[in-house]
Amino acid sequence: MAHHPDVLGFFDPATHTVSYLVSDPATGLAAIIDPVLDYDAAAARTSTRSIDAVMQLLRSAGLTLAFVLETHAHADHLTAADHLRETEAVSIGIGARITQVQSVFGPLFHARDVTADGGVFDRLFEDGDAFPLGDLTVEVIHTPGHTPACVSYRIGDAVFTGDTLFMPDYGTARTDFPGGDARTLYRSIRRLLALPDDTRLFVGHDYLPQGRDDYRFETTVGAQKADNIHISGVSKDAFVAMRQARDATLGAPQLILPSLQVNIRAGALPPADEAGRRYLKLPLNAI
Ligand SMILES: N[C@@H](CCC(=O)N[C@@H](CS)C(=O)NCC(=O)O)C(=O)O
Ligand SMILES: [Fe+2]
Repeated sequence: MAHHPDVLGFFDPATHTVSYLVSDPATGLAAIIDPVLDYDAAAARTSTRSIDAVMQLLRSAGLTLAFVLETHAHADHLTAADHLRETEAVSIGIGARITQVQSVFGPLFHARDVTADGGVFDRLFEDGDAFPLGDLTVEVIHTPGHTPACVSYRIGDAVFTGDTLFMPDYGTARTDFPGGDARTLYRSIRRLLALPDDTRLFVGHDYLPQGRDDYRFETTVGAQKADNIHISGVSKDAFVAMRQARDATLGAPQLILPSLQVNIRAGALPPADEAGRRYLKLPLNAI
């Protein structure tokens, strides 16, 4: 079944993020999509508890980690990508438009070490790029809208949407981050929904909608087309009006400032000062 990867989702209750371990049953080669680095904001302390659990499972299943794949520069949690590169010597891939995100947030954080060329990542993906994961093929679909650099990864019959789609009863992601755009998100979603109905979709977050008390993160193209509360039977203009009205009510994600300054560095912490200490910055009245 070279077209049916094994997929395990790991839900982080602190940020409502889902990380995925996806593997080729034939060769045992694996990728981790959107790994989380735990962050205690009060103590400014990072921890690898969540990613350690993913790695433990990977090892006990006898899998070999080949890639870390980011769907975008997350604004709500820190990525464990750099930690995995340091400990497992794997390469990190992200959408090529990450340069646009770096060019906005590098200056905001006055991050002199951040060059807006994506060079801190190992692979910069363009729409349509494809590469092997064992006997499987990973196809990159540029799905901008939530951010300009968002990509979805299609691996066999599974697509990892990041924040391009959420569960049908929650709808879609916000489009008010720099370079985000509701019209563009609608177009990206329509592209994903043109895939076969039985395509498995794995979403990047689950925020419990009213009336549901169990976290879910797997759905299908058919289910999204039939039931997504923001998309099903909704015209582009109606979607844009709904999305913009809703975005205007949303506050900044709790971890947006710690997250972005780390995530534009592929998860590396800012450089240490002469005393060997690392600091995050909190630009005042800036976002
Ligand atoms: N309350 C969450 C919100 C995080 C957030 O804004 N998430 C983005 C994705 S990165 C989103 O699209 N949220 C949709 C929504 O809040 O309706 C936090 O503070 O972390
Ligand atoms: Fe996001």
